[in-house]
Amino acid sequence: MPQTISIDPITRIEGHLAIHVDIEGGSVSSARCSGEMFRGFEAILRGRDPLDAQQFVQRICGVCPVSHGLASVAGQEMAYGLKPPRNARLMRNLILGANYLQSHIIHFYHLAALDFIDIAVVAGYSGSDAILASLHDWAQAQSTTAALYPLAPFLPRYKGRYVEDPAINQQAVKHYVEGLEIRKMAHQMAALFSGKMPHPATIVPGGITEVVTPNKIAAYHSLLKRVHAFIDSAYIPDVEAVAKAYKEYFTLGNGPKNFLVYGVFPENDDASEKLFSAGVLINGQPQEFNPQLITEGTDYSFFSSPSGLRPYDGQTVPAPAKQGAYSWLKAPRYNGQVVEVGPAARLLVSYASGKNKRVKELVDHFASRLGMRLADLATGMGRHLARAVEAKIIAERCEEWLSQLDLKGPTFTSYEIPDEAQGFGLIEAPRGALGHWIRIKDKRIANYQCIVPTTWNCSPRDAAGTPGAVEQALVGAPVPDRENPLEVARVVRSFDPCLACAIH
Ligand code: NFE
Repeated sequence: MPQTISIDPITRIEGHLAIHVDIEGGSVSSARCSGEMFRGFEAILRGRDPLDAQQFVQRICGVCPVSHGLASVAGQEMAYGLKPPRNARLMRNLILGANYLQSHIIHFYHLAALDFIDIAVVAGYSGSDAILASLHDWAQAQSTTAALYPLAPFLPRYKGRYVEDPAINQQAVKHYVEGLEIRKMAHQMAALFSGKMPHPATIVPGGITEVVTPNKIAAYHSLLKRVHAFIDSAYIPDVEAVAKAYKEYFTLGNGPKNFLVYGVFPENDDASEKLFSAGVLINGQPQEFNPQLITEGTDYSFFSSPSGLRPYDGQTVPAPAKQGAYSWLKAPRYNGQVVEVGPAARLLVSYASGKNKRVKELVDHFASRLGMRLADLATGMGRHLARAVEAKIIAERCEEWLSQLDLKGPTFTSYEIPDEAQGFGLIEAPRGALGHWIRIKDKRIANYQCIVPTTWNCSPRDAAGTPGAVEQALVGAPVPDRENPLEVARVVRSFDPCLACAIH
C-alpha cells in the first residue's frame, strides 16, 4: 500500500494549494493538486457593463493583473471590431514587459530560491557587505529575543541538501534583498505608462488612456537599465549557480511533454508577428494552434457545470459537496490533451518555430554551458532557467519598443459597444497561456469565462482520469524522508503556481 503525504498548504507560492502524493519505494507514484478556494469572478461579471470587465478581472491577481486586463480588452476588441493604435500596442508591451520582469524576479528570489540557497549562512557572516552584515545583526538580535524560531520566517524549513558554497549562498541572499528594490523599479516602469501598479485603470478596449511624453520615456529607460543590469549580473548568474549545483533537477519534474502557447508581445500592428509565437507541441511535434480545440472538464472539480464545455459556453456553478471532486480548479484540455504552459513552453515553441533568433542563441548558449538538452527546459530546474532567459530577452525588447513610441501618435481609438457580440482574448501571462471569452447581449455581459495558466498546470484529473501537468511532473520525484518532502516542493514551485488566478 502506498503511503500518502500532504503538503497543505504549500507555502511560497501565490494562493492556496494542497499537494497530496502517494509514495511507493521512496518516490512519488501518484499526485493530486487541490485548489482550495472558490472566488467566482465569472459569476460576478454576468449582467454587468462590458467595460467593467477589464477592471474586475485585474482583481483576480495582484501579480499578473496586466495580463488579465489585456486578455479582457483583447476579447472586447475582437467583439467590437477594434484595432488599437501603434502607440497602444507598444505601451501595452512595455507595461506587460515590466510586469513579467517583476514577476520572474519575485518568483526566483522570493519564492523558489530558498528551496536551494542556504539562508542560514547569514548567521555566520563576518564580512563587510552592508546588506549581509545587517542581516547578520538581525539574525543575532533575533536569537537573543523571544522569536519562535531563529531566522523566522526563513526557518524552519524542510531538511535536505542546500547549496554548500558560502560564496554562492551569500551572493544569492544579498540579491534576495536587492531584488525587492528591483521589483519596485519594474512596477514603477509599468506605472509610467499605465498610471499605477497593480490594477491600472488605463488598460481599456481601444488602447491605453495614458499619454507618451519624453519624461516618461526617459524615466522608463533609466529604470530599465538598472533592472536589466540586475538580470545580467545577478539573476542569470544565480540561476546558473543553482543549476550547476542541482544538475539532477534537469531530469526531475518533467510533465506531460505537450506544450501550449497563445503568443505574446505583438511586434507589428496586425499582431501577425509576436516576440514569443503561438504554437502547440504534442509529444515534441509542432502543431498549428486552433483555439476551437480548448475545453474545460469538471469531472473532479467542485462544479456541477457540465464537463467538456467550450469556453464561450462555459458555466461556473459551484458544488462544494460534490462526490469525487478534489479541486476548485477545472481541468482545461487542448484537443483532449494535458499541456504544460509557461516560460519553458514559450521558449520551446519559439525555438521550434525558428522565428526568434535570440531564443535560439540564448537557449543554445545555456544548454552548452550547463550540459542540458533543449527538452530539459521543462523540468524542475529548466523552468527557472527559462524564466531567467525570458527576462533577459524581454528587457532587451523593452528598450526597442521604447524607441518606437511616437510622441505625437494617438494611444486610443474610440468605439461603440454593440448590442450583441462575442470575442476572445488570448495572451501569455508570466505563468503561461491566458484566455478570456466574452459574450455580450443587450450591451451587457451574457457570459464570461477565463482559462488561466495555473488552471492548465495545476489541473485535476479529466474525464479519462488523466492527471494534470503538475500531477504528472511529480511522479517519480524522490521522497527519501516523508517528514521533509523537499523534492516535491521544488518540483511544484518550478511551475510558479498562482492559485488566486487558477481558481478565479
Ligand atoms: Ni496570479 Fe497569473 C500569471 C495569470 S497565473 S499570477 O502569470 O493569468 O495562473
